Amino acid sequence: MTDLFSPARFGAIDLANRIVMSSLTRCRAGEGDVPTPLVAEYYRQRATAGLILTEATPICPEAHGYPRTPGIHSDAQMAGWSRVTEAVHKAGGRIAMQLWHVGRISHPDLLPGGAQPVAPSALRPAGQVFTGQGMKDFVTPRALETGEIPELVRTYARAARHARDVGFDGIEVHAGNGYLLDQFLRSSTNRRTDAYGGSKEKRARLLLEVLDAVCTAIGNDRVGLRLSPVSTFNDIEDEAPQETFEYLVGELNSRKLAFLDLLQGTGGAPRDQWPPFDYDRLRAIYAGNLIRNNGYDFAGAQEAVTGGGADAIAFGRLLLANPDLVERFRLGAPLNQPDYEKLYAGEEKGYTDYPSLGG
Ligand code: 8OZ
Repeated sequence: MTDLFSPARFGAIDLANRIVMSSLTRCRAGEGDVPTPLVAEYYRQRATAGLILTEATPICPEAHGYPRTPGIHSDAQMAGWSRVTEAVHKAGGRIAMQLWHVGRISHPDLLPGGAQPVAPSALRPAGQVFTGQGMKDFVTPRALETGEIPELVRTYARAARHARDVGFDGIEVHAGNGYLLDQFLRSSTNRRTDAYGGSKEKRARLLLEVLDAVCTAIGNDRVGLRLSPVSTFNDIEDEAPQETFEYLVGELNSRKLAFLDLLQGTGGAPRDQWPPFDYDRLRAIYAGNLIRNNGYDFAGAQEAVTGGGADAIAFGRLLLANPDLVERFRLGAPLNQPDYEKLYAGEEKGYTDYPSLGG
């Protein structure tokens, strides 16, 4: 019987087990948003997971929205990431890079030349952004012109090639959590009247173009996708998420991606507060490998995989605090608790100093 510890093949990527490390923003990049040796050590420690998904990684200078998030657009960043992939591979792991553009979830203080953030439509998100000089209100973004979209799509493809060139086993396109591609997908943030807005088909168009471009760049069997149909993080929602995402997932089948990574629910909210959504319908429609994510414990994850509801389960908080989570699950050993104060700061504290079993 297939369970969490069974090996898997997701496209061209071999996983030793079905315990996936979820993408987690940690804000530990060095000068120039370069991943340091400490970042490599953090991922190396977690290499017994079947697949590591990196923290969200900006694809170009305009894609940044948080301080100290390591990019994949400069030579120095690429050199830093090659240390990461080398360390993970030496430890026997697999690692895919999550490609990210924040769109309107940014601020001129974080962008080259104090530029205005871009978005499908000029709609200001509610809330504030951490700029490095404290919290500031979000600004009204500039709506991307139709003529700018082909270059944006090429930027994703370039980032995918960069990731491949520095040794990643694959990439995951981040189209969730209220960032740029999700801003196009969901109706509350997309008021466009061109070919990229309006109907669900038009709202999904940019994402499908990006997927086609990255598949051409590095091969569909090394491409995954992150979706979060009902996450309200970053002030976003859809008027008909079930319809929007059933359509989108149906369109994915012909692309034969390595995996779909489905973030269920919203943020850190408990399950009983999640907006209603039928994830099993997406499982039924989607013909490929499905990773489900959010709030699973060992028993729930085992049940999902043995029952056929998922091909793998992604863990964020548990893998953050337990580098040897696979071994702890296998033994039924107690788990370390995450230090939430050190999520986005603290250098090695709350990052590379969580103990493994046996020290
Ligand atoms: C928390 C803080 C910063 C970024 C996401 C990339 O939600 C993120 C993120 C989460 O996908």
